[in-house]
Amino acid sequence: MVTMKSCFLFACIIGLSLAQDYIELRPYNLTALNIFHNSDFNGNGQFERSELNDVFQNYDVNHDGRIARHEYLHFVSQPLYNFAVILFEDYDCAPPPDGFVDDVDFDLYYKLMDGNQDGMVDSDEFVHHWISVLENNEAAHSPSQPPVMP
Ligand SMILES: [Ca+2]
Ligand SMILES: [Ca+2]
Ligand SMILES: [Ca+2]
Repeated sequence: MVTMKSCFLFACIIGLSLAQDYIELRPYNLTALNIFHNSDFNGNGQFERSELNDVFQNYDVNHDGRIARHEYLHFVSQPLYNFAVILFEDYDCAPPPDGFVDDVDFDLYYKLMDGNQDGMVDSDEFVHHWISVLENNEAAHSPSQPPVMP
C-alpha cells in the first residue's frame, strides 16, 4: 500500500538532484543525521526494523513485497545514479545476491546497522553506518572535479 510516507532514504537528496548536477554530501555526519530523521518515521529516535520496510515500500511499485533493481533505480537520477547502483548491491546482501531486496535482505542489513547487536538501531548507529557508506563510496557520489567554492 502506497502511503504519503514519501520520505525515501534519499528523498532530501533526490529532490535536490532534479535541479543540480552536483550534490554536496559533506559533511557526512550531517547528511547521515538528515537521512536518519527522514527514516525515523515515528520520530522516537530509533530506527526500527519495520521502518526499514517503510523506507522502501514506495519503491515496491508492483507491491509484491520485494524491490527489484529496476524498481529502485527508477526513482534515482544523476548525479546519484552510480551511488544508487552500489547501494542496491549493498541492500541485496543475503547470499546469493538475486537482484531483489526482500525481508531476508532487510533482516541482514538491519543487523549490519545494529552496531551493538541489541536488536535496535539508534541514531548513533545509523549515523555511524551511513558515514562509512558515504566515505567508502566517495568515488560514486562525488565528481572527480568538485566545483570550486568561492
Ligand atoms: Ca522510529
Ligand atoms: Ca536479495
Ligand atoms: Ca543497537
